[in-house]
Amino acid sequence: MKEYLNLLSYILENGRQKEDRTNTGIISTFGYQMRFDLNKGFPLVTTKKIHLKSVIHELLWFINGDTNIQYLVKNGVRIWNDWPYQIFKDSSEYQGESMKEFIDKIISDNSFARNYGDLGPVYGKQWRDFNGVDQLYNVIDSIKNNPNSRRHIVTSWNPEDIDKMALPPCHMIYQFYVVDDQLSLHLYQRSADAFLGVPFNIASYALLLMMVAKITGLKAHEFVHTIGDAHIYLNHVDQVKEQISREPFELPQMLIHRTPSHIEDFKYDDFELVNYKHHPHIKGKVAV
Ligand code: THF
Repeated sequence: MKEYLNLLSYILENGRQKEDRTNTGIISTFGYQMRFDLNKGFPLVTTKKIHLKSVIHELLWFINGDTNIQYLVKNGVRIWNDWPYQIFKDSSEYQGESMKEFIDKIISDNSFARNYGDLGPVYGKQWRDFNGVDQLYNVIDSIKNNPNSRRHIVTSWNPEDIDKMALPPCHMIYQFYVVDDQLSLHLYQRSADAFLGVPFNIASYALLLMMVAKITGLKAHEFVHTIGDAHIYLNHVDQVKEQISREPFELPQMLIHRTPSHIEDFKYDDFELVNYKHHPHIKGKVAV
């Protein structure tokens, strides 16, 4: 994963300090591209431990068209909690509940979860029902039936819906590409939190590519990752420098044990990561 460390170094060396929406402050650059050949292993960052379980459940959640954090928290995934909690804190129902109390209530109380666990029409909604269009179904169909098409596109950037989302999509559009029996995926991400988010984003789209390759009977080839605003939050700079000082390990392999006929039928247990050698986890706070 030299590619990832190169991104971090590039931002530190070339970035400009900027204010941002979250008032944390960032070092930011504009326009960056990485390429990952999946034949060389599964691109999971090795210079700190990545919680892959969160990545897999989040991806299954997108694929199932779900936008409510109840599924995630029931499966021990915390990465989306801060946004609904913030909305709840700003509401009239808030009576000083802690994050833990909030999440316990999301798990146990379905009507509370409906009111306060939903992020609005974010990724899952747009992938499966963009103004009535099931983009994911259509793109799999077009990869199978018209592989040479240059229109294998899924977009989450639905301008009409942006105001209803807890957070407008960061990874906003992706395209598939077929040559011979090889399938590639190119993601455009408008904004990328290089320390916390990018390792998740790379793993997530690499896995999506592998899943769609399975479903369409093709071989997963390259994941191409293009970023608009690539930034490091100021409160992540020490962690990033620590990470750059570490030597990456060989990449692990991702095994997918079953090929269902529909993409939404993949289950958590179908995936097995093997030979993941990694350095210790490094904590960082997420900017909300
Ligand atoms: N907002 C910000 N500021 N950064 C992001 O990376 C980000 N996302 C999603 C939406 N908004 C974002 C949410 N994804 C973590 C990882 C991914 C996230 C949000 C948070 C995180 O805190 N990771 C920790 C803990 C892992 C865990 O608990 O499983 C880590 O150490 O990796 C990026 O698209």
